[in-house]
This record gives sequence, C-alpha cells and structure tokens, in this order.
Amino acid sequence: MTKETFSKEAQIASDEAVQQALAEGLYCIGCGAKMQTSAKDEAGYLPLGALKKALNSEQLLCQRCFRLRHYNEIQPVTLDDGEFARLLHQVSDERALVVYVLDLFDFTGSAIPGLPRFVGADNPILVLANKVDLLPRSLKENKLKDWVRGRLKEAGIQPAAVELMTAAHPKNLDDILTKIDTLRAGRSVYVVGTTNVGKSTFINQVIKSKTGIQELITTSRFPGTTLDQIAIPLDDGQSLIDTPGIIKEDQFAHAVDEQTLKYLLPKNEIKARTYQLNPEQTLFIGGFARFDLVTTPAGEKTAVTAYFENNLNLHRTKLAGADDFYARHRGDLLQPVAKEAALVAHSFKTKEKVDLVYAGLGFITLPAGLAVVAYAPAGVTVLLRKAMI
Ligand SMILES: Nc1nc2c(ncn2[C@@H]2O[C@H](COP(=O)(O)OP(=O)(O)OP(=O)(O)O)[C@@H](O)[C@H]2O)c(=O)[nH]1
Ligand SMILES: [Mg+2]
Repeated sequence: MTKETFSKEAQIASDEAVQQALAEGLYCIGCGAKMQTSAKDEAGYLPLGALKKALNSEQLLCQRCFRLRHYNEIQPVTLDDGEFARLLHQVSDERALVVYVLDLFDFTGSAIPGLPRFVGADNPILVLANKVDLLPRSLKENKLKDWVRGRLKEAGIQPAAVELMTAAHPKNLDDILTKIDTLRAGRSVYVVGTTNVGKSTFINQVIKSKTGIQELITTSRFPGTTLDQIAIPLDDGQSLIDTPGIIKEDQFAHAVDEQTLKYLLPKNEIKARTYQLNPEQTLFIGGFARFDLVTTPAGEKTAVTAYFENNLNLHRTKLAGADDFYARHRGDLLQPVAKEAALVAHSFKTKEKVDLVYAGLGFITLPAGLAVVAYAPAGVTVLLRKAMI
C-alpha cells in the first residue's frame, strides 16, 4: 500500500470528460458510494461544479461525507438494508479472511446472527472486540477474551482468533496486523460487522500506519456511515475491504433522535454505578428506560451495578408510584426521552450473576435470585446474559 494509490492520475477539465469518468465509475473514498451528480438524496451525490473541482484534488468525497467530516452532521440518504446483507453475502463466494468487528459496550446489539452462513463456513474468522476503552480499566484482558469466546460459542461461531482492540487509539495494531497476515495466507480481507462498531476507524488506523494518510475513510457516530465496499490495496495484489455495517432494527439508535444519540454514546471509560436497592424499588434510566426490582431472596436489600454513559441520569424511586412518576416527569426530571413515550415491559428471574442488557444503551449487573422487570422503547432488545464484569 503506497500513498500514490490514492492520488488522481490526470486532471479532468471538460463536462464531457467528467461525464465519461462518471460513466466509467467514480467512487467516494469516504463511504464507497458510486459518485453521481443528479439525485441529491441518494448516496454518492456531488453537484457537477463541485465534482469538477474535486476531480483535481487528491481525495474524492461526496457531499454527505464532506458534511460529516466538516460539520459532523448527517445527511440522510435512501438506504436499503437488504443490500448491505447481500454485499456481506458475496463474501461467501470467495476464499477470504473475515475480520468480524464487535463493539464490547454493545456486544448484544452488535452481534450478527448467523454470521458464518453469511460469510462462508470455510472462511476463517478473526474477531476484533473493539472499544475496550469504554470498559472499566480494572477488567482483566484474559477474562474478557474468555467471556467474548463464550458468547461467540453460544452464537455458533468458532473464531480462528480473538483480539481486543481500541480502534480509536490502538496500542496493539502491529500484533493485529501480524495476525491478519498469518490468517489471510495470501487472501483478501473483509472487515465486517454491525454499523458503528468501528470498522472504518480500524481501517483508517491501518492506512495511517502504512502510508501516513490520516482519516481517509469517513467515520461517524451515526449508524450507516459506510455505504459500499471500499477496497484498500495490499502489497501482494489482494485487498483489505471495508464494508457497510449491517443495520439492526433492535439497536437503541433507532428509538431516539440524533441529538439524544450523540449524548448517549459513551466516549470514555464507563464508571460503574452501584445501588443498594430494596424490593419494590425502581431505577429510571434517563427518560426512556426503567428497571424494577420486584423481589429479592428473603426480601433483603441487594446491590445492583449499572453501566451506562456516565452523564446519563439514573433516578431511583418507589415501584408503587413509578408509572405516575414517569407520566409526570418524562422530559424534565427524566431525560433524555425516546421518540415514543410508551415503554415495553420485559420480566426476568435471575438464576446466576447476569447482565440485564438494554441493547445499545448499557447494562445492569444483577445477582442470582431476583425477579425484575425491565422497560425499554418498543423494538429495543432487552435480555439476560452471563455477566461480563
Ligand atoms: N470509544 C471508542 N469509540 C470508537 C472506537 N472505534 C470507533 N469508535 C467510534 O465509533 C463510531 C463509529 O465508528 P466507525 O468507524 O464509523 O464505525 P463503522 O463500523 O465503520 O460504521 P458503519 O460505516 O456505519 O458500518 C465513531 O464515532 C468512532 O469514533 C474505539 O475504539 N473506542
Ligand atoms: Mg464504516
């Protein structure tokens, strides 16, 4: 991979030449979309005048990527989720290394059910468990890796290797690259995962370490940043390929508006918040989720530990008045709120130490022997899993 890979060979001046280049296929280096100058609301749009100028610059970006980079603002485009799944499915026709990126803080929300079926049962899978920086620093690396392996096993995935990573500031990039080179054995590498797990952030770090070019591919906190495959040439003629993230309807991102989402996504190490709760006590999570402790063994006080964005307000109250409290204080004491006020109740009994997961939002670690009810906006997955911490 060299710097020249990304530079333009010739300057294109005339309208005809631009049209011809478009017809032959020009792609946005930021999101992978095919460039076009006619449909404003579709992927790869750039006005003709801007495209003429951009063709003479080193890096061709569509208007949406330009805005994301310079104003941190998302311009919605018509997306077809099925198309992303089909793109992923193409991998099964090839012999390739699959790098499966997961978000450790949203492990449940970022898992792709049936992944081996999508990417071909014979292709080796390297799992990169990303965003370690969000988890408590006290967590032991080996314990975390074992936990990740356990969850993958439950999902029917046998990875060739599991690595932990902080793609935003990777310390072990060389180790990961060595592992990739060994496992790919001369084949191409597809980086796959749910939207927002950090695939493009990781690939940008690879590009930076090999060429010095910074932030080549557009990354953002908004789901659905990368729109098509982006192939980065490797030295042996194979490619490292970024793919659009699978958009899952059960991700919390769909239940709240963009401003709220910005506030909810953790940026730093999550601080554990432990509460001593009595039976029949409620914990409101912002203005859009709720935890009811209904019964405990022998009716005793119990400690529960919550892991949510540090600035997200958790509010304790009595279960008896909780419905009324929500109706009166949604939007003032209890905020931020979801698009819909109605919350769906999910009841559980804990049999061992578990995490009660509000997919994409965070989790509460609970001891055995409790009866609890978790409330979340419709469509958001709520479940119990073996405790991570
Ligand atoms: N805290 C933390 N944030 C990260 C890390 N890696 C990526 N992010 C953030 O996660 C968000 C999504 O990153 P992207 O690289 O755009 O994710 P993606 O998987 O390419 O997303 P799509 O293109 O939508 O599929 C951005 O806000 C990144 O800054 C990490 O290691 N730690
Ligand atoms: Mg991306």
